[in-house]
Amino acid sequence: MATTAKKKLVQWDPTDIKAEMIAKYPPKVARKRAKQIMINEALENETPEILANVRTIPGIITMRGCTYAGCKGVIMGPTRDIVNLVHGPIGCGFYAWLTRRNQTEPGPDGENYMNYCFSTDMQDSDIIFGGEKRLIKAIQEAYDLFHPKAIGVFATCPVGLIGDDIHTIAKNMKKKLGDCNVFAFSCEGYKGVSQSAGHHIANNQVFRHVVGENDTPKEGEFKINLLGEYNIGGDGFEIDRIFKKCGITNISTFSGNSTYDQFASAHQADLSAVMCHRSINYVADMLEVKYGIPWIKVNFIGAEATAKSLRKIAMYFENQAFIDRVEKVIAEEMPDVEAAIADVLPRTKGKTAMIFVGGSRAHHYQELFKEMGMKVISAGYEFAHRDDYEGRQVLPLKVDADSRNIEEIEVEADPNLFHPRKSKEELEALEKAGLQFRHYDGLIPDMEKGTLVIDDLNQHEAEKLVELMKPDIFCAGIKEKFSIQKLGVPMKQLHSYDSGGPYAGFKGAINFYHEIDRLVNSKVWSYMKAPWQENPQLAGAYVWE
Ligand code: CFM
Repeated sequence: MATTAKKKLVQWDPTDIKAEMIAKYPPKVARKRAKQIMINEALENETPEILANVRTIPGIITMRGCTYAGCKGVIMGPTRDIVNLVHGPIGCGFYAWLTRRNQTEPGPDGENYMNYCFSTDMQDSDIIFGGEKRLIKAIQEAYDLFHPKAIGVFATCPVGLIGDDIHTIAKNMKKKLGDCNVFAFSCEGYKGVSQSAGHHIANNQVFRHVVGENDTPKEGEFKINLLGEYNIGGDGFEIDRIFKKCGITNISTFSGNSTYDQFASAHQADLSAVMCHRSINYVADMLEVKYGIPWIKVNFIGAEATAKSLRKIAMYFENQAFIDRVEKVIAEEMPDVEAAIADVLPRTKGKTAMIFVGGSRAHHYQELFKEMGMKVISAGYEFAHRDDYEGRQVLPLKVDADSRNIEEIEVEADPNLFHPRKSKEELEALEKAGLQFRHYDGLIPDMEKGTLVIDDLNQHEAEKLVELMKPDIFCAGIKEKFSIQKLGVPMKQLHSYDSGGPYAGFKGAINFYHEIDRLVNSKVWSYMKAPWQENPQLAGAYVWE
C-alpha cells in the first residue's frame, strides 16, 4: 500500500516522487526503472546518463509502439504517391490506416493513396505454406489498378517468422513491372524495442532505393531539405507558408506532405534542416556523406524557435538580401504572436505542464510552454536514445543485442554526385560564428534543475506522477488521455493534437497558446473526483509474491 500517496505534496521533493513511483515494483524492476527516471541536475557542460532505448519490462503497460509502426506509419505513411502495401494480417494494416493525422495536398497530379489501406490480408494457410505468392499477386494487383510510381512492401511480425523473402520479390517485381520502383522493408514489429528501430529501417531503404533517382534540376536559390517534419495537423503547411515567404525552396520534406519525386531529388538541396532528430538523423548523415549536404538542427515548434531556425538557415547561405528578407518575415509575423501571448499570459503564467511524447516533441514543445510562462516539471520520451536526452556528444552509443538487429548501411561519397556545399574553411568559419553542424543538445540541458526526466513512462508511473505533482496539464497520446482525465487533470494529445493544429510556426504557436489557455483554465476538471477520493483504495497481491 502506498502511504505517501495520501500526503498532499504541495512542495514536492523529486527524490520522494521518484521513490514513490517505483515503490511497488519488485526489486529488479525498480532497479532498472530507477536508471530511466532522472532528477535533472541541469549541469552546464555535462549531463548525467539516462538509460534509454532498452526493452520495456514485460507486464508494464508502455506508451510505445512497434517497429512496423515506426517504419510504415511514421516515416513512409505521409508520402501520398507511394502505395504502402502491408504484408501481413489485416489488423496490422487497419491500425495504420489514417490513424496518424498526417495531412496531404494531392497536388495537380491528384495521385494520393493515403486514404487507401493496402494489405495482403494473410490467412492461416499463408502462415503455414508461405505468403510469397500472395504478396506477388498483391503487388501486381496494386500496379494494375493504380500504376503508381512506387510500391513499398512492409513486413509485419509473421512475415519475419515464416521467412518470406520480401526483398527478392520486390526486386523481381520492379524488373517485371519496368516503370514502378518496388522496394521492401524488413520492419517486423519485433525487430527493435520500439518504433525507433522502424525509423532507422525506413531511413536506410528510402536512401538506398529512392534518394538520388531524380536528376532533373530543381530551381531555387536557397534549396533545403526539411527532415523529420510529418505534417501532423497541418504543421508542414504552415512551415511551407513561412518558407515561401522567406524565399526558401523546400526540395523535400521527410516526409510530411511528400511525394516520391521529393525523396528522389533530395540530393539536390544545399542544406538539410533536421526537425525531429530521432526519426531521421540517419538520412541527414547519409546525405552529407554521399552528396556533401551539411545538416543543422532546427525546431519550428515555438515562435521564438521558429525565428531562430529561420535565422540559422539564412546564416548558412551567407546572402545579405536573403538574411534581410528573413528578418522582414519575422518582423511581420511576430506582432500577432506577441498579442496572443499578452492575451493568455495573465491566465497561463506560473502553471505547470508534463510532456511525454515520442522522440522529439517532449523537447520541442517546451518552447511553447516557456512562451506562455508555464513550467515543464516533468518530461520524457517514449523511445528516444541517449543523444536525444543528453546531446550528440555522447555518440557513438554502445551497440547492444537489440540494436544489432538493425542494419547499419555503409555510405560512401558518390563518385559523380558528391560535391561539398561548403569548404572545410567555410564550415569552420560558420561554426565560429555560432552555427553548429551535425549538432543537437538534447532535452536535458533545456530543463530546470530538480525536474524529472523519465524515459519510457508507463501507465502506473504516469498516474503516480499526476497524483503527486498535480500538473495543470498533461501532454501525451490517446492511450493516456482518458486515464489522466479521470485523475481530474486536463490532457492534450501531442501526437495527433486531438482535432487541433497546426501548432508549428507562427500561426501554429498562436493556435497552441489559445488551446492550452482554454484547457488549463477550464473549470470542468475540478468538478471531477478520482475514485480514491471517495472510496478506500483496493490493493491486490499476486499469490506467488
Ligand atoms: Fe519524430 Fe514525430 Fe516525434 Fe516520431 Fe511518433 Fe509523431 Fe511523436 Mo507520435 S517522428 S519522434 S515516431 S516528432 S508519431 S510526428 S508525435 S511519437 S514525438
